[in-house]
Amino acid sequence: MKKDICSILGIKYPIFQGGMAWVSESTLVAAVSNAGGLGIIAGANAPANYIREQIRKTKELTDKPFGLNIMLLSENADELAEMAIEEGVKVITTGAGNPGKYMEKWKNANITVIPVVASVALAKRMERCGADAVIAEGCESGGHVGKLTTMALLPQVVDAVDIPVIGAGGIGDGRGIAAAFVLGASGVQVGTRFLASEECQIHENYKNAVIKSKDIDTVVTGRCTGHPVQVLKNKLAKEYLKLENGNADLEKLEELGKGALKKAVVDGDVDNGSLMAGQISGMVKKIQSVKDIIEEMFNEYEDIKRNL
Ligand code: TUI
Repeated sequence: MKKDICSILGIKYPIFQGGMAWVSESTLVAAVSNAGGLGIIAGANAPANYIREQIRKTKELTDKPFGLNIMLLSENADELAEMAIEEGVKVITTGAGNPGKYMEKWKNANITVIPVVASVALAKRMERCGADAVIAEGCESGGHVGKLTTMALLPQVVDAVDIPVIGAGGIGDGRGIAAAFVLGASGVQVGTRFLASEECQIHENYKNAVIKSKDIDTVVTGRCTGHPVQVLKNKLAKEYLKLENGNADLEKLEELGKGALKKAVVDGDVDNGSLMAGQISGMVKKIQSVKDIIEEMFNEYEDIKRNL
């Protein structure tokens, strides 16, 4: 039997809110934690002082557990890794890489470490170096994606490790939770559905783009750069794909992508901004409070369990 993720973390519902770059700040994070899930601040590419401020604000808004996501492609990942210890962060998730070099320090600081993995090999390595759980994230997710789908990745990771596995990618309602549990997950991580929450601070144009989107409206850009990113199809994504298919040089692509997420999140520029969102975007139809989203998802899950 794998350990229960709720008792490891001291949370009510086994649901994590994905650490979404520019999106997962203190208001959203505290709302998720106060509703019984695990809110997670996104370190992303932000300066360490801004993240420090977010950690302190979150502590003012909730006395419940919350986490920090460290995106390992970020230039200041080393600095954030230290700062998390200084600020007494209790839970760290990582993304887009192998956090092996930080593990000993984090474990010595009594931090619960839960890396995102996109392969069985990395999941096993993380278990060996002391991870408390892993998040197996399939390529249905928004933002930076690996190669395998959740359906294929999750059960293979579950079979390969003895620590709890959180399923992520393509989970947007109670059916997704049920499916993840059937595949052996001990919990789920959700990003896109929380974009359409009242507490999510992104520009309303971004929220409306998610709500308006249909099943086939996401695309993966940047495959040729080695950093593929799933986004809603818009003018920027189409230009990007055109350049990619025409063998554009990487510098030109980087230039086009620079600051694009901020343009979407802060300025609400839905044409030239990067609208990171997962494949369940088409399933999200309305803006709700975080509490309603979480309770609705788990009520749906309980109904499914009863009727199976
Ligand atoms: O990290 C994410 N999603 C993200 S990070 C992000 S910010 C960004 N901005 C511009 C370009 C790129 C990123 C937006 N979305 N998800 C977690 C995740 N990690 N998904 C997949 C992986 C992953 C992939 C390969 C983790 C490890 C890995 O292998 C590393 C290795 O060394 O084996």
